[in-house]
Amino acid sequence: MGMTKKALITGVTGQDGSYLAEFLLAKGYEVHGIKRRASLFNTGRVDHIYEDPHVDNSRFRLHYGDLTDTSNLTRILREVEPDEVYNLGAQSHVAVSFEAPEYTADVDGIGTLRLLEAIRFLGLEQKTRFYQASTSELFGLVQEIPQRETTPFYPRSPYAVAKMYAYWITVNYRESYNMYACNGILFNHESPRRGETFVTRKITRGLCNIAQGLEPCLYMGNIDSLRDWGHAKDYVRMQWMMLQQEAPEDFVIATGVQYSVREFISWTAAELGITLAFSGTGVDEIATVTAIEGDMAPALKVGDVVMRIDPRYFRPAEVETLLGDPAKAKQKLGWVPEITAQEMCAEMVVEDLKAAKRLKLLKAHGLELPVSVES
Ligand code: NDP
Ligand code: GDR
Repeated sequence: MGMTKKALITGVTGQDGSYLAEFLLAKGYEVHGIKRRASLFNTGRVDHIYEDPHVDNSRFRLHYGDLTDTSNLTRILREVEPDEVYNLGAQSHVAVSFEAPEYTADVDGIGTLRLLEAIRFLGLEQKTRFYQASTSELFGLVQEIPQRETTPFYPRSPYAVAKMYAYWITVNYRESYNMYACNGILFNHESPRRGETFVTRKITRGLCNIAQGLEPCLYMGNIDSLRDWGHAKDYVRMQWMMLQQEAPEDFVIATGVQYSVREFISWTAAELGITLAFSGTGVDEIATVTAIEGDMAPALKVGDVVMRIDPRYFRPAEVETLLGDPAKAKQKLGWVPEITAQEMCAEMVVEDLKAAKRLKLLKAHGLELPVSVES
């Protein structure tokens, strides 16, 4: 067991953290994760891999902590002495960062510095390899199409500005202290575990609920927006690969294909056997059901309007288009995404439809559970 590698994941309860923990456990790692204290259970995404710490040889441990708490981070790092740190913890919602800019800067920007500095303070800088969850949001108002490692940054939200600090402080610690520290500049990646308020999951969950009669209509923001969507499972594999190289380097991780939010709505509908027609423009655009096949949408009929625009979801500054060039990752690491955006959408619909049917069944038996529609 002396050779067992140890990893510490911040944000282990999030989408990527849960897939990465599974991936590293399967590779034989001892995995430590930082979870936040919350008034409700918040470990739903990792409960299936949780191991009773009272059992010998348990390889998955959770520690209470927060990226805003230096002493806490230092204590956990001292206790674990990890070979690899994956800094995935963040206030990761771009729209929310306009509402909570200072908190976002503290967690996403300074939180990264706290971790790097704690590693250095403990003398772990030559042992511990560091992965920073950087983002395509750094490109913001894009300066080049497609975006690659050398494309200049132009962040367009408090989230992206905070992540830009985190990007550069990671580079700076690599250059100043010879640390193995690197940035994965990841484009949007989704899965059935995606948070319910990000656009893809909002659409799959919303349309499944509408198809089952649990919600009346989907209210969306800018559906012209273009994104390069991949699957989180493919992207966590690359996070690990980046820490296994001889020398640390930064990589863009993307599929190289982009689609609009409107297209994602149509794919989701198609997975449910529904054909939609979009009409109107701007805030008056709507999506109407024009045909239904099969029995996945019993609550709908031709002519129903299932999507409207709500300007509340427009952002003060928008990132209109993102398209990544993953050539470096392919060439240097042999990484290619295995799951297409359409396949991912289909997987998300299967899971959200199951959840909607469960809710409907409970309702039919008199158990009135609220369907949260806040997004
Ligand atoms: P999620 O929002 O699903 O997960 C974020 C995680 O960070 C959660 O575990 C959350 O805890 C935790 N967290 C939030 N605030 C704090 C804090 N103050 N201290 C410690 N932990 C905190 O994000 P994803 O899994 O999708 O993304 C992982 C990382 O990758 C993030 O840093 C994100 O910004 C970045 N990224 C994501 C991309 C994507 O498309 N998914 C693309 C590019 C970058 P809790 O569960 O308690 O809320
Ligand atoms: P993004 O993801 O901002 O790219 O950040 P999100 O899914 O929130 O938005 C993608 C695009 O869809 C448009 N949009 C809507 N978005 C949401 N959330 N809700 C809506 O109703 C809606 N309508 C239209 C948005 O305006 C946007 O253009 C994600 C996060 O995971 C970040 O943490 C990560 O860094 C980047 O991806 C890469």
